Amino acid sequence: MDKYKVDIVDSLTASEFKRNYLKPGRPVLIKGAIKHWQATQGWGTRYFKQHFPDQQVPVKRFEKGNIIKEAMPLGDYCDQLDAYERGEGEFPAYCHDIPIFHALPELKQEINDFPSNFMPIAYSNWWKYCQFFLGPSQSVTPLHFDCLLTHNLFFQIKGTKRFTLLPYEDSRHCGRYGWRWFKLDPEQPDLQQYAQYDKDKAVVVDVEAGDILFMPSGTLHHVRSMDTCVSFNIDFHNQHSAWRGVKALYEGIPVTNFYYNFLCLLRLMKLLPERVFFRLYKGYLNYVS
Ligand SMILES: O=C(O)CCC(=O)C(=O)O
Ligand SMILES: [Fe+2]
Repeated sequence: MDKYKVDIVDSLTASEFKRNYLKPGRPVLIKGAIKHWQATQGWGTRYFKQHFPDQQVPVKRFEKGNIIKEAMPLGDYCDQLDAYERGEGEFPAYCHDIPIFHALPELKQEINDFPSNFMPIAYSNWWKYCQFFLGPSQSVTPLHFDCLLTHNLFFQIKGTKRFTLLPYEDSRHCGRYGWRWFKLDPEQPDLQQYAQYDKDKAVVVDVEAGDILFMPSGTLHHVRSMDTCVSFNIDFHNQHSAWRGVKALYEGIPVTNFYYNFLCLLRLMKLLPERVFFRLYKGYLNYVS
C-alpha cells in the first residue's frame, strides 16, 4: 500500500479533484485557493464585533471526554478572544460547528466563487450545509472522525490550524470511545498505552488562511489552532460515502446518524427532492454527534 500522505497543490480543477482525491479517498491541501475571498480578507473579531455583536452563538469546551456547552452574544465572545490574545482573561471556549449561513445569510456574499462543483449536484445550495468555527489560539479539537462518515472540505479563513491526520484503518489502535472519539493524543502519544499505534503514519499539515483542506470520509483528525482562527467546513456525501454511512449500522453508528445517512443516500439517488430532504436533514446541523 502507498504511504499515507497529504498532497499539497496550488490549484485543482473539479474533475482532477474527483478523479485523484474524492474517488480514491485521498486527502489534499489546496494552497491559497480562497486567498482572494472577501471573507479571507475581512473576517475576524473586529469584523464580527462591528457587524453582528448581538448574534447569539453557542460555544463549547472539550473537557476530559465531555463537551460542555453555553451560549453568548458574538460581540462578547470576540471581546473574550481579543483579551485572551493580549494575555488578559481566561482561556475562552470554542465557537464550534455552527450553521453560520442560516444565522447570518449576508455572509454568503463574501464567499466568492465557492467551488460547489467539487461536490455532487445535491449540494448546489452548499451554504445550507456549512458549519462555522471561531476560536482562540491553542484551541484543540481532539482526535475524531466526522460523525456521519462524510467527506469534509475545510475552508481556512483566518489564522493557521495544525491538523494531524490518520487513516481510518488506524482507528482500532487509538483508544476509541463512543462512536467517533479517540483518547490518543497524536501530538504526545502514550506509546505504552497505545502500543499498536504507528506514530510515523500520522501526517501533520498546517492549513493557513486562504487554504482548503480535503479530508475523505472517515479520516481521523486532531486540530490545533495556532492563532485566533476563523474557518468553516462542509460535510458532504457522495453515493459511496453515504452507503458506507448506512452500512455503519453494523459498526455501532448511532441510529440518529444512520437516519441522516439514509436521507443523504436517498437524496443522492434523486429519490427525495431537496425541499423535503432538507426539512428532514436540518436537525443534523445542530446535532453533530
Ligand atoms: O477546526 C477544528 O477545530 C475542528 C474541525 C473539524 O473537526 C472538522 O471540520 O470536522
Ligand atoms: Fe471533524
